[in-house]
Amino acid sequence: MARHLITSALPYINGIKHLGNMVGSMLPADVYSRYLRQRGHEVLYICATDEHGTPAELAAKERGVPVDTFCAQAHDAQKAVYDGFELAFDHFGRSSSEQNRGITQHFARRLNENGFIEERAIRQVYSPTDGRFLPDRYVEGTCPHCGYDKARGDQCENCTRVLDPTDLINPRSAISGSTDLEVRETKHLFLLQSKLQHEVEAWVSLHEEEWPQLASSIARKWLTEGLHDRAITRDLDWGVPVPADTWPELAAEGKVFYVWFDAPIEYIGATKEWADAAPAGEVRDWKSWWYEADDTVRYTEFMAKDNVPFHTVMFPATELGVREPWKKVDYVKAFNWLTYYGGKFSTSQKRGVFTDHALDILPADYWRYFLIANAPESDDSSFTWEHFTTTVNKDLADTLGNFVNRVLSFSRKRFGDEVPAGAAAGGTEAKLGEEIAGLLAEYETQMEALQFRKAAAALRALWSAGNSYLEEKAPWLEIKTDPDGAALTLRTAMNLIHLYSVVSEPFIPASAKAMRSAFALADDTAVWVSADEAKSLDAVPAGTAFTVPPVLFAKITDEDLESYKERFGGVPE
Ligand code: B3M
Ligand code: ZN
Repeated sequence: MARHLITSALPYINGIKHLGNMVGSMLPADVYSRYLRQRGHEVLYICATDEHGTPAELAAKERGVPVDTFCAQAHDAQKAVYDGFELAFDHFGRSSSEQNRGITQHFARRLNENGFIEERAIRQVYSPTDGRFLPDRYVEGTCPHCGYDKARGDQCENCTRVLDPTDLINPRSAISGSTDLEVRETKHLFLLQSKLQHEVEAWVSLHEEEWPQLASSIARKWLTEGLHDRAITRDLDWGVPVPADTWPELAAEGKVFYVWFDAPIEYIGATKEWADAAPAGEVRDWKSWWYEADDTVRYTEFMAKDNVPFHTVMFPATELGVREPWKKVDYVKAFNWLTYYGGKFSTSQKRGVFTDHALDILPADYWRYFLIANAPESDDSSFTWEHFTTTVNKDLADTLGNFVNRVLSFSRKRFGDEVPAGAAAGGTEAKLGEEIAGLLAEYETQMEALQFRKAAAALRALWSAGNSYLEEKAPWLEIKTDPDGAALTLRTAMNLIHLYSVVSEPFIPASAKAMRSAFALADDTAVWVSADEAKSLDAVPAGTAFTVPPVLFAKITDEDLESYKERFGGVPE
């Protein structure tokens, strides 16, 4: 079995994320990780909070707390939400960790030794009041294009134009508000990506046929435009410090590495955090997942499309430039956007569903299933309450939940608390078994191909096949003339319920557990379902005690629907 390393793009530390963030990275990574574990592979699923950069400093300042305190609290708040969504990371780390600091500084030293880092003087805004150089985002002023008076030095969020701080009218410090600003020369470290262009190009060409079109086209576009040398240091208080042993002057000025330089390295850093957090007696070999691992580890990354350039160009350039055998990604699963009624989710404009509020109103499985079944894979997909309601009510409540409840309730009522024996399986059951085995194979094929929408469709078809069998056999009529036949039908349907509980686990882990624990199966340790078992449908033998779990999925009513649209706003008239 292969060793699978899986990472999902690190959520920025500030703010609770919305559903779009999750469906474009952590959630599909979790579904895939769960599936691979159930197929018997060794899996390491790593993620972390992305804690450096101006958003963290500005957010901490707004709250009047030290930035490290802010990040620790924000990390725990996000982690609690992901626990609520049952995202089964092997480790959810922090890019501000000592482990990431050490590895980032090591990478920088190696890049420097190999001639891929250069000090360059640039002109930057300096604020004597604040006693520091101001990164572009720290300069505010009036946008010369649209007149917006809170435009930032890197971009105007009103007209989205990319700006240079010196473009702003009446510029002021975003920290102190001081308008007493100067432009001074300062030195920064540049990653000489231009010198690595050909190596990155050669590496991308090895993979782009296999990658989804979205990932390979973005990587190719950036390579065609040519890799530019990029400043990888900033004048911030919060970040991985430039090591004084290599750059004493810059270190003395308090320069730190640019957030996008250290953030991808945190994939390695968080793996080391995972090893350092090993329980007593357990040895976790973090380096075996990353160093000289090309032949033993398959590495899959999950991210939204705007993160593709950093993951297919800048990070591989960094890994190539250190001239050490660090594992580069094998497969980039990139996603488009989830929109809210076609518009962007927006924290500031309170548009859309945020992950903490989602769990306030409905259990994680409702969201997990809907989001993956409608994942923005080949194109953007739009979240609407109407579509969400229809999907939950039809696929989860009616097709799966209702099947489970009526099979178990009717059997208990007519045959008692044990799986009934009844007649031996006949032609109808043999046909059903063939159909289930075929659908299971399709589900496996789509999961192996990381085609989540198609995998969800195959899972749905498995659930539907059970309903069709039940309608065809109609045990509530059968029992009047052929009780043994009715018992066979119910026993077969119960075996389907157990099969569903195993194969649905990657999507809806809590509901899968509820279905599975309905049966008092002695050694129910199956991690997956073999084709033979799918055909024979006899894993749950007659005589097995069972209970009837509460209804798995409550339907969303019209009143619920209206209240959600009211509460979460932004629905176009
Ligand atoms: N923090 C997520 C974003 O761009 C960014 C990903 C880092 S992955 C190394 O929203
Ligand atoms: Zn503007």
